Amino acid sequence: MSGYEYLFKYIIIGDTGVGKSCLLLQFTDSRFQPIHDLTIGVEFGAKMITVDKRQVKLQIWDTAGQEAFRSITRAYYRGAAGALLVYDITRRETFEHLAAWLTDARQHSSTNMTIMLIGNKSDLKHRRAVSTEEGQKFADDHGLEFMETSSKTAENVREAFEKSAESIYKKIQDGKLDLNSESSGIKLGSAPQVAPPEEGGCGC
Ligand SMILES: Nc1nc2c(ncn2[C@@H]2O[C@H](COP(=O)(O)OP(=O)(O)OP(=O)(O)O)[C@@H](O)[C@H]2O)c(=O)[nH]1
Ligand SMILES: [Mg+2]
Repeated sequence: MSGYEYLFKYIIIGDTGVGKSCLLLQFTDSRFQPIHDLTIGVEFGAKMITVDKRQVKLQIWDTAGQEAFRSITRAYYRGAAGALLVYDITRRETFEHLAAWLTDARQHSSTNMTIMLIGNKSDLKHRRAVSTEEGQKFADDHGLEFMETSSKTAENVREAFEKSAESIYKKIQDGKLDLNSESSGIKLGSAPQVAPPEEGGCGC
């Protein structure tokens, strides 16, 4: 039985080619896809994590970064509790587009969406075009959390999802999210399922 106590809906956004789909694949399947498999519209992934000893299911929408799909992406903001806003540390223009992404996200999401800024491809240090300090400063200036990740080596990938889930969980504890509203991006699941001991088994 894979019961969960909470379900958090996530959206992954950012320019084409920054590694959104790879980030999701590394998180859900622990695999890396070296070829750019352009996302058309929206793809979907899910994974169970533990937050404060509770089972939390993350339901993740991986959107297409290409401009042509922007209106489809906008339809997925509402109803997301968390967003990963991704840029590529080796392509400066993907960093320069962050402000526009953020405007879009804030305009189309519910008010209290938790946004984490992700500087992806941290394994490509020799090709770095955006410093860690610049990423951190953008995050600080806009009230975002920040992490650099690599979908290739898996560095910080699980941590990025977990850290933002912890922030969402804290907002729930602090009464800052309206769980009754569909647009909060959060669902309450069934209580944790404790399996009965097997007949005759000692459980050892
Ligand atoms: N070295 C390195 N390459 C990466 C990393 N993440 C993604 N890539 C590569 O970058 C390319 C694009 O990755 P995708 O995940 O398909 O990019 P995307 O953001 O989903 O792009 P769209 O679906 O078009 O929006 C692929 O060739 C990946 O192999 C990373 O952390 N390190
Ligand atoms: Mg993609």
